[in-house]
Amino acid sequence: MAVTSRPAPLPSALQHPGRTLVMGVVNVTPDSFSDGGLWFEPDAAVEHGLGLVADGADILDVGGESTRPGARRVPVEVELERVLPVVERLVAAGAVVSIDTTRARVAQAAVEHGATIVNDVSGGLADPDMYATVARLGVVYVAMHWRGHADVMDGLAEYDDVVTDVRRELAERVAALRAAGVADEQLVLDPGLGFAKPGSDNWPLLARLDELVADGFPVLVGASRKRFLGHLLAGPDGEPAPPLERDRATAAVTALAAQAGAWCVRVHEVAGSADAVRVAAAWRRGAPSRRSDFIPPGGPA
Ligand code: PMM
Repeated sequence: MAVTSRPAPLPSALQHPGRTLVMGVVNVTPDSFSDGGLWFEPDAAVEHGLGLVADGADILDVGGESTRPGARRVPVEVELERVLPVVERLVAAGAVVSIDTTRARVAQAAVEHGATIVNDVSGGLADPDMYATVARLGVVYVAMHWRGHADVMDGLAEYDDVVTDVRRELAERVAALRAAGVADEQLVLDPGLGFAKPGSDNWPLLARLDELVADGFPVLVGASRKRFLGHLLAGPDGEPAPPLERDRATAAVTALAAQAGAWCVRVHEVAGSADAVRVAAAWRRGAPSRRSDFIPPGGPA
């Protein structure tokens, strides 16, 4: 498996990592499904983000709007107020920051505050201005597979073959992005685990991740703490394991996704996945770490 050198407009240290990258989640929301409210104050969010960097996160993904199933939208001003101070301070502290938003206005403002990646769970479908904004900004753009906002997505999960359908719909996004002037080098694709996908639809997407990787774009996988892992880990009473008890399974997904060629994994608990991507890289090479795989004590330099 080759870890691609794309996307291009990333800091050079992240361009040839020799392993899958780890993106740590910084949700500045009161209501995200696994950590809503925990890092809602800017100080707490910044401290949390820097802790994730110390744990081995290569990128921090800052989001100000929950996408948990059933979530209601927040006004754009509220989203801006939540994310901009956190983005600015994390960038000032030396972190590579991604903005998790479906809004062009938030993407633009976050990039003006130093974010270098736009992570759009709607793949551009939620905001008609997103593609032109990303083309103009020239930043890395994560286009996730999406069929509708959180309040309706559970009703939009009809697939003939979920892998074929997701790949086709992502290819349509790529065509639209190209038409809007976004360069291929800017693009990362994401199968959108859990988004308009009930539990059983997520496993084929992971089992056949290599097919999405073979489409030629860097692939991001966001399995962290999601419902389908909770169901997998259900106890004898059938109750899904709660979100905070899904981190070991998340790290297992990370190892396997890395082996399948994922460019990046998006996770809440970073340390386990940071280990997992290094194991996968050493396994693949049949040799222990290169220097770039090594986290010095106390965190990355
Ligand atoms: N999942 C969530 C939010 N943002 N972004 C990408 N690219 N891929 C994902 O799978 C994804 C995402 C939902 O999880 P959260 O509420 O824990 O942030």
